Amino acid sequence: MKNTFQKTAFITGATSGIGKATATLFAKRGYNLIVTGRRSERLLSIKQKIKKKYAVRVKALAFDIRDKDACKNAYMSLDREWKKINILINNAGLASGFDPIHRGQLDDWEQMIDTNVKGLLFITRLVSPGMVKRKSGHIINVCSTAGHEVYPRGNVYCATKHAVDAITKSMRVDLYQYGIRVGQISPGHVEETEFALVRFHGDKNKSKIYEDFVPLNSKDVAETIFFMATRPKHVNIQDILMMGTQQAGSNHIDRSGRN
Ligand code: NDP
Ligand code: 8X3
Repeated sequence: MKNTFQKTAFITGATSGIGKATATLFAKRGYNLIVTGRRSERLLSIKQKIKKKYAVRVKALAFDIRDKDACKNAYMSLDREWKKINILINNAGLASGFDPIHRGQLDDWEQMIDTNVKGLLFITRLVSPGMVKRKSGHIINVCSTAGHEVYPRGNVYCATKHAVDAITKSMRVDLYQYGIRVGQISPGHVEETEFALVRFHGDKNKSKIYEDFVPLNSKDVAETIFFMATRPKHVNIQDILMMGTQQAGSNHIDRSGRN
């Protein structure tokens, strides 16, 4: 393996969707990767595929991001070189359930809050001190259009993404003095992900929400994250709000067909 440690990207939630597409693109462009997710077999298979195709180093850490001890153990398992993380992409997250507030399931709410908000915070708390010490680093949080507006039945998912928006801004005001860039990406609907399947608890029929319009796909988002990550040092993109052409907002989608 001739690749030496140059740049390392830590990407949470890389077993599918946006995280997997982002990991693949960063590897293609020569970044070493730390990839995470709960599904260890899938994570290992992604690691093997990436290593076979691209001359980069890949570390796979399988753990549940809701568990703060598991986050800590995973991070502490990295040696000194691996801990020099240049880019942290806080991507792991989900929507669970699609109920109006008066019928919401408390388990769904807890899962979203624990993953999208607390998980993101746990990982940031572990990785950011090294960035502060080195006075360099870049953190990109995966927010959503749901972090900017709400829609019927979106309630708690939208609240978690509004929290991500606030956390991104707060992280930036705490970290910019150390030369650390903090930004977020806020996509609308994205296919080639398991997002809808997870939201509808594995119900394949209900998860067919992209059949009558063309949303973004996971590679569109990965390329935009890569663009954010590769601007010159003096440029920090704070947020990119992006949607498919047939989507004008959370509540405005042209569902007249896949044009
Ligand atoms: P996917 O379901 O395809 O990917 C979600 C990823 O998050 C998986 O790798 C999953 O891994 C990981 N994850 C979920 N829960 C946990 C957990 N408890 N511990 C560790 N990892 C976890 O969906 P997307 O790619 O669409 O989602 C990625 C991000 O993009 C999310 O933050 C989502 O909110 C956001 N987003 C998605 C949009 C969309 O329309 N798809 C639009 C805007 C934002 P595993 O299951 O193996 O643990
Ligand atoms: C995912 C997009 O519109 O389902 O964040 O909230 S949406």
